[in-house]
Amino acid sequence: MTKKFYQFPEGFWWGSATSGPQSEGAALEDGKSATIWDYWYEKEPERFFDQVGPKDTSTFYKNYKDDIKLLKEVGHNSFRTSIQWARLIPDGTGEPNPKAVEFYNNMIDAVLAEGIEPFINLFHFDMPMCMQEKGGWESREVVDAYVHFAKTCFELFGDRIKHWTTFNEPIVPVEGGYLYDFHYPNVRDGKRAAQVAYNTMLSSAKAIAEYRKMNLDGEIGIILNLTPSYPRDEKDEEDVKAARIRDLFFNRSFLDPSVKGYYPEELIDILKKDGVLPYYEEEDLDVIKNNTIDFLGVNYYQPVRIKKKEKEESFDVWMPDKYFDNYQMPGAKMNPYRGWEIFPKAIYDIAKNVQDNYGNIKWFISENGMGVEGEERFRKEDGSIEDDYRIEFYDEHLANLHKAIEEGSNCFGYHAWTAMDCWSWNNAYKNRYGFIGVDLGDQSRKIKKSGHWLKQVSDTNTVVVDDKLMPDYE
Ligand code: BGP
Repeated sequence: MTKKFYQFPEGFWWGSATSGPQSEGAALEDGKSATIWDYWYEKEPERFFDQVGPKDTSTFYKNYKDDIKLLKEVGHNSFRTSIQWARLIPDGTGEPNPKAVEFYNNMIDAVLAEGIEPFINLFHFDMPMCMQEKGGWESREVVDAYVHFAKTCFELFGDRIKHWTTFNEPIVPVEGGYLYDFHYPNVRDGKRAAQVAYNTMLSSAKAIAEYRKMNLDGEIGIILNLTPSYPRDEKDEEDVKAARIRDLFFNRSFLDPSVKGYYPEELIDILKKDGVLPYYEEEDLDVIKNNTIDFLGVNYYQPVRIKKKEKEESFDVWMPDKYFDNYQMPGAKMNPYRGWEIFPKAIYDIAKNVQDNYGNIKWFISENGMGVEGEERFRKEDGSIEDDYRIEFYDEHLANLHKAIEEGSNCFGYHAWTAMDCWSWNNAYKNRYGFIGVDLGDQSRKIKKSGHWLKQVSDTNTVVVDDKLMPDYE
């Protein structure tokens, strides 16, 4: 079997991402207030796999010192997590909680002490419940409160954090909370969704404005889940149009204002024509224009395949779905546990899109990974899990990323999802993603085969790929 060696650029960031709500646990300890997740779980535990809620997620709050040592052992030179708003400022606004300041200070210092670069994100789906009660992202009061939270983080930790991001996948709370019912507050209303998306975008730009005022030595970006929309038939104009509109709503609604400082005209035209343009103030547009990102994080898991609307559907409220249908491509390679298509070439396509249409801004893969149910099947005698399927998944995606880098894409790193098995929202602990297995009984950790693979990759800055996994579109 031939193997190919893909060498990555010097100084490439290798590591993984997690988030506060999915890994810290201690959900209501030391003064942390409830997020929408804590609240929703209390109300409807049956919406969560095996009825496992967010209370004890992977216990990073207690075990961070040992966990960070494990990150080092599996080759991390960088690591992302998030600061939970509800932990740092339990009332949503006002003074920070000293216990939380102590935790985040200690955690950041422990990461740095291992020679690992911390990337800190400020919002990962974790709206404090007290802020949701004020209207969540529909409310401009909450926008101001978020900006205050962001500023507090910059003041407290900005001396050590050089890579900030304002949001992780800001479109997901829009989809989950206001369109398709997989996040609280479980609303289905496209007009309200558009307002939520707009206010989130404004919050990001306002937080960036605060960061710039402080003249700190670091950079700030945003993390977007760019799921390319592929038309069913590239020769069918209506399929192509449907895919383009889907891309406008779910990718470009954050990508364009974040990188270019303005919204795509076609998106504005559609929202205006349909009478669902969000409320905005004239000066907002200057804030968005003048506060674009320094770098882009891209989470990529799966492509989206789209076809034209096949039959009239009647919606009682405005929904973006009036413009397209989802399409399951026959023969697609699937991750059956998550129901997501595996399509590594999309990483190359994303990279080329950023290179050709977004000024080749510097960017990195901020999440990519494969969740698998029942990994116990692959446990060996020495107790470790032999997750060759995960290594193959990473190899294949990295080979495609490498091809784009060779062609000039400005990509500076690759973070997998995730280091330690963590809590996955409604899916709780159903699918495991980690380089390190977590036993939910006694919370013990055990490095999987993929953890050793990452160490090798990061030490050599090289990915060795079997020929059968190489990109076949050279
Ligand atoms: C991304 C989120 C992560 C993580 C991941 C895996 O969308 O940023 O928080 O959860 O997806 O997906 P899931 O947990 O839904 O399986």
